[in-house]
Amino acid sequence: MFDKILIANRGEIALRILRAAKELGIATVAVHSTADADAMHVKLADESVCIGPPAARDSYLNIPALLSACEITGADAIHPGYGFLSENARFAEILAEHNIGFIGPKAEHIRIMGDKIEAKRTALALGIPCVPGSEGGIDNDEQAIRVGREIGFPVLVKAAAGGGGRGMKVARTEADLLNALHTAKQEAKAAFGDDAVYLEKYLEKPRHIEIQILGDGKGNAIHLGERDCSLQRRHQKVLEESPSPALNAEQRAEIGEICAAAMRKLQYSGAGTIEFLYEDGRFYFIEMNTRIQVEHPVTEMITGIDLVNEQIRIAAGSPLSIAQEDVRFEGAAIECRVNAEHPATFRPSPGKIAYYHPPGGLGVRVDSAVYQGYTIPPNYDSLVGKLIVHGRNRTEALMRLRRALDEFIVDGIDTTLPLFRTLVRNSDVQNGEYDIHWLEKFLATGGMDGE
Ligand code: MV4
Repeated sequence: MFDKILIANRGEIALRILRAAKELGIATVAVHSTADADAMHVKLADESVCIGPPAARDSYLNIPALLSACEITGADAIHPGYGFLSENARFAEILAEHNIGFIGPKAEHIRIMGDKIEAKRTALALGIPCVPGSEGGIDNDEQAIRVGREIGFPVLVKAAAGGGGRGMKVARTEADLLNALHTAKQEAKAAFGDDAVYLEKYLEKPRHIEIQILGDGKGNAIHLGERDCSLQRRHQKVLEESPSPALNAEQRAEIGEICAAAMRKLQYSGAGTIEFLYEDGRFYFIEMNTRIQVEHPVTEMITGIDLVNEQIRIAAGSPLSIAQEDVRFEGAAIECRVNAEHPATFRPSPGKIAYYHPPGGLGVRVDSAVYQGYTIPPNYDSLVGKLIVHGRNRTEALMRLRRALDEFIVDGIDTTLPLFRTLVRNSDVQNGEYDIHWLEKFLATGGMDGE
């Protein structure tokens, strides 16, 4: 096992990793930018190192500074959290070259899944169902037209280097296709320096359902069910839940086993998420994330499995703590991502938290790194914290969520708490009747007017 872990992240996920390390008896090193000197992860770690100025590229993305921090403190592994360097295959390789453990998957698997064309090719070969589309990239106009006719319109042009919704163009008819193709290629070149694109059948009203998996890197892998992340705005997830209101136990076991079997074949190591679009009872692979995700607590609440603890132990060479037949899905969990943003306009609202009172009680978890008197800096994402509730069923979880949201006080800045108080009283949300477009339509039709 590792003796000392360096946490190459900030905010709530840095605390989350600290907690897992502490429970394993592992010492912790926090790193921080000059903007984060007062951050909670710095206060709670055994040691801390300032690694640079506020801009992420000069601090949390600064590989030489992170290597120096390991050298100075004697840390023997790095946990990257999410974002920042978490899906940088080169970073994983550099750590290996310096004999520092990377708490994440093999560099090879990070690299494959980072290229969406390669990811899809791999998924297909592993028996994971994919959206009908081009086999590989689109090289010319004639090929685009041919594939478009084959799969039928509407189609979606996606960037190989994209992901998270960046660099996508819908073509509703054949007449739109070449325009969409050329625009998508231009945008992809500008955004990622790579104009490779591929084509998929455009699904009109899917849900976003993702499967959590864990692999030991030696051919054992399990799935921990799904999270329904359909409620999102501008490709930012807003509310996530498990189980999905759209699935039954049989569907869960089927898609889960497909994913686990694929990860066994791949000899995948660590935590991962396989993202699907789900429409008319069928799953279609879109991407795989090779990191711990923001919404992982939803899975932890219904399985009782500590995903970050598993990540650390797997990276140290230990087997998975649990076999598939011992995984139990109990009750329902819902997570709200509370951001420092205006609840209707989503204008960022960094600044000082004048008063802070998080909710508590049975089935309530708050993963946050803020405190009363803390000033949220303007340099990073606007997550104030995650409110996660668990109940014996979805009705109980919703009831508990309403109560917890009413208890939650964050004064001095705008937060999205009022949005959640509205959502949790909405009948579509209560009935689980939503797709990936529901929230944007709700907002566009005045759902939050008056806030
Ligand atoms: C799609 C799609 C419809 N059809 N692919 C957006 C993010 C990226 N991960 C994939 N995305 C989509 N891919 C096909 N073939 C619709 C989306 C999409 C979406 C997906 C998940 C969650 C929210 C979304 C919002 C808009 C579009």
